[in-house]
Amino acid sequence: QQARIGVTGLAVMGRNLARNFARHGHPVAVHNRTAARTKALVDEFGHEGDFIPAETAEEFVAALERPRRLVIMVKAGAPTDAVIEEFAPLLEPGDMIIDGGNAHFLDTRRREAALRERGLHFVGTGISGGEEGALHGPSIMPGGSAEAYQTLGPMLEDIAATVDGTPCVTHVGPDGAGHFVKMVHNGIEYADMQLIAESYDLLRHGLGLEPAAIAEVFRTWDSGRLDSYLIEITAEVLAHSDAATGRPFVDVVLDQAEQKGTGRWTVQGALDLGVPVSGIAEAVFSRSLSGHADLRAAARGLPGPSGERLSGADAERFADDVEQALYASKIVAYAQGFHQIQAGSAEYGWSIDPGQVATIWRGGCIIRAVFLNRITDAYRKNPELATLLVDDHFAEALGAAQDAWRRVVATAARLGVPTPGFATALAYYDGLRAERLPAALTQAQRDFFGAHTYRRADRDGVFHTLWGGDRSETTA
Ligand code: NBP
Repeated sequence: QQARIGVTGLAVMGRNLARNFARHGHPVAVHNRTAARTKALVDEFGHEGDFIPAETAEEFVAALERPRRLVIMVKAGAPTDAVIEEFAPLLEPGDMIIDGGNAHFLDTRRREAALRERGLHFVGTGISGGEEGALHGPSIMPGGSAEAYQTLGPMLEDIAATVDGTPCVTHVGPDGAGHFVKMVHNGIEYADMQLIAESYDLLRHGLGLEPAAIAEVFRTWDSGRLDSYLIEITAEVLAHSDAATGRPFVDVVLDQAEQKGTGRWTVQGALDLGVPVSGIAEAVFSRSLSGHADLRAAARGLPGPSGERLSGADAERFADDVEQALYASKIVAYAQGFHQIQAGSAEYGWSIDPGQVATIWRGGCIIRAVFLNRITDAYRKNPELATLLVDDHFAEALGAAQDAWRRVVATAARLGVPTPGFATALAYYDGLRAERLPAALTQAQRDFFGAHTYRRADRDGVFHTLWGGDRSETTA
């Protein structure tokens, strides 16, 4: 018997992905550098479907039906290149290598071009949902050629999460488009998590609520428009007590958030594209600030406001205000992420359909949320939407939230609770809305010290003022 697909790299992700294929009736060849992992998988889960274990690369390739579909689930970076180099010489034109790791999209572009030269399809594929998602249905973001997707797509649709009968997978676009979209997904995930963390912090310090009480607030939110996986797990974490001390679990975890790098990649990529993803950037910077223990220790004694709490009417409406600020800031973070997707799509010629991206993020992945239906609707109504902020639904929600949003940011500043995510989202909103920006002054300064020229609002052309001379205006 031949395998319909093969998975090499059987750590948590690869193992569960292989099981997912097998559970859906696809005979799957399995291989790992260290053969013990292959054996362990078959010993433990062999009853779940048809697994064809292979010890060597040659055996693995021989086990696959043609055109061969070979999924790589190894550590991103050099290990992925090593594995590609190991297998590519054994493959034939028309075969497919699917990289399901968290590769940088520029690496994927490079690999795709090199393998295309050799007649092979390389399908860089973003997979979100972690270990559980890989087993029960992830959100899958494949790039690569449309031709490869034709034969691969139906198998991916089988193993992906589904929402309202629609599988959470689509051919995102050519070469690195899938990994690019997965990267932005992770960036948005960072922003979403940061906004939730700020909401918690505000409720804790503004109202003096204990984590268990805040868990209840999040549970309420989870049954409304904020209904999402991240809000749901937030409530669970906040309600959890540490077994050893009996204290709220969140109070015993060291307050330093780590990162593996996809959020940073998103921001680096956005800087290159000139796209202001300030919400994602603040989320990345907040994690990095949290990790600077030395700086934090040095600064701990700096003066702040006297530890007052909210009272009276301010306190009464505060939880609702925070919900509104969270929703509004979330709209901004997603609008920024989708802007980056559209800018990347234009830069690399990918023709990504943003509505489809929102659709496949509705299930399986970490940012899955009811909210994404709204984004799908927005792009269905208007595929040319300049920014999500101006979609009817979102514009109305932002308008309704703005008073509360401003109160929350102002209150946070007054109480000395850091809310970079909320604050930057509001600044972005006000920045885009503004009739005139002080960028005019910035550009005038640039002309003053560097003769960088300026354009005028009242007529065409490029100008320079002779700042060091008689200050007359010249045409550049
Ligand atoms: P890891 O990222 O921990 O990688 C371990 C696997 O890579 C093992 O199978 C290991 O083989 C193999 N490997 C390494 Br390391 N170097 C190799 C080499 N030079 N040649 C061949 N194989 C090599 O596994 P993971 O956490 O399952 O993640 C797999 C991929 O999926 C990664 O790219 C990750 O970023 C991505 N991803 C992970 C998650 C998640 O939630 N964990 C979610 C989404 C995507 P060995 O057994 O012989 O050491």
